[in-house]
Amino acid sequence: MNELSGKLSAIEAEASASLPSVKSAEDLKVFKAKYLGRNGLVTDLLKMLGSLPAADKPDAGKQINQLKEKLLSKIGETESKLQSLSLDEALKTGVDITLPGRVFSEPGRLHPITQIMQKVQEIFMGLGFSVYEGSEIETDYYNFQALNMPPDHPARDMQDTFYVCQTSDVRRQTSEELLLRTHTSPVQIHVMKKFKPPLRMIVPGAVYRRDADVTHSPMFHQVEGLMVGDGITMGDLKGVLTEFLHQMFGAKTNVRFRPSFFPFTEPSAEVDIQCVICAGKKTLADGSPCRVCKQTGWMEILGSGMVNPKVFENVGLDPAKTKGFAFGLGIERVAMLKFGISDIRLFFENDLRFLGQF
Ligand code: 2U9
Repeated sequence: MNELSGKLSAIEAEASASLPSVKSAEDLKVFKAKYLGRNGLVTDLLKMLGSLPAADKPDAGKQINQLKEKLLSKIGETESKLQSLSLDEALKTGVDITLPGRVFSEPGRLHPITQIMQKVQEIFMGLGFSVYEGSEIETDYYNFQALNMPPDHPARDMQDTFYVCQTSDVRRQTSEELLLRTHTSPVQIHVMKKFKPPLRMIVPGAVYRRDADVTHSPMFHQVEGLMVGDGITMGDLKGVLTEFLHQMFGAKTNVRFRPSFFPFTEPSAEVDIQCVICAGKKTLADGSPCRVCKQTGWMEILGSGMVNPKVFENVGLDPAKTKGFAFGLGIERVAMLKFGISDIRLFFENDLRFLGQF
């Protein structure tokens, strides 16, 4: 027994002496293996317990296990000390590892174009307008002819319109051009053929034109509107559109109406608001020229007009009695002016660094 006590004391003394040289997790692993591993010094002693006389076994076992417990607790202490040392070390490098980790699951959000479409719809719904949608593939008749754009109209040129194919109805022996709608107006034609006035509607949706540069995209979005009934006047057009622009851009926004021309409206007007970027001052706070309004102080936002009598005739309404006003706005254009964006393609690249800003 004395011999065992001697061995245990020697092991303990040696372990205590070598512990200060344990400087890393790897050192600690080696230390642990040396005493408590499968062939470790303490483990060897436990193994030889079996060969001791039965009377000595309980006491010997107790002593060896006491040493084992002591070593385990020292190993635990050293392990925490090493961990806090490595944390101190990491903090010294300037990297704050206590900062929260990156959030990988950013919540989704609505595309800026969708946000503006929804805002426009909300405002007109509040003014009593209903929302209609229709097909993006249309016939030449609904997209052009019904809207007073005769066969020689320049917008019908192959250069300006995407034609899909020619359908032929063998039974009725007719054939007609199919195309991607160049505006949402064909939807209003369908609605006017189906429902009797009075009508108040807006039509949001994608439209297609063969055009591509920094301010034109082959696919873009419009919201068009139409109000039809007895005695509708240009005064209604001005009132409704001014109210819309005040809700959209702020109640103090200055609005102006300029004469214009569209085949489907007569008379026609374009509607400008005072530039929201330079507040109509033409220059920015730092004195640099405002690029968004091209130093005019105004931004063109809407096209509008009184529905051309020809259009009412085409849908079977009496133009002597039925009056109405119509308008259209390009959503990408509104978004570009509102946010001061100079390249329309940014809306369609789906770069999250861009989309995350709205
Ligand atoms: C019917 C009768 C008339 C819709 C109108 C405009 C003026 C207009 C442009 C805005 C920017 C097209 O996207 S854009 O390039 N639109 O200026 N649109 S009046 O007139 C209609 C529509 C349907 C039956």
